[in-house]
Amino acid sequence: MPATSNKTLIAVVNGPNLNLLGTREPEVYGSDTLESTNARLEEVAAELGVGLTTFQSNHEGEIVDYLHGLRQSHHAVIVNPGGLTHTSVVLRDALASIALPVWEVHISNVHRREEFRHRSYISAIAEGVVCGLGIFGYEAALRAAVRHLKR
Ligand code: DHK
Repeated sequence: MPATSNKTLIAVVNGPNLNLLGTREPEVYGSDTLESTNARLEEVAAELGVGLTTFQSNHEGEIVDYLHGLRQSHHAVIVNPGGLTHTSVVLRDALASIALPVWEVHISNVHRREEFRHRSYISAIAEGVVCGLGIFGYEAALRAAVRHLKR
């Protein structure tokens, strides 16, 4: 494990527009806010005995900088890259560069939506991909990440 801390530490990273969860297209993304989603994840992390850090940005470069900073401190990344999923070689390279296991989450079932959402630049470097489970997808990814790290 690359991280220096004894406690398992997992980062949950949300990309552009996910700050608007709860009000943004609720028929697609549901009515839970990012704040309540992160609060639920904190509960699950406490139950599983791991630490959690959460981050959201609408700016690709800020996300890249944040990811670079995780290298020495964290053990895994759960990421919903929002629209960057379908466009960003930069984000894929950043995730590959930090050499931490990645779980990719999409709230909606991207495969049932527009064709441009069917391609992900991230999936090929992810340990796991969760989509279409609503915000429960983040919890599913967190549980999967912890199980993977404890193997
Ligand atoms: C979130 C977004 O912002 C979209 O750009 C993706 C993803 C889907 C989600 O389902 O969480 O296409």
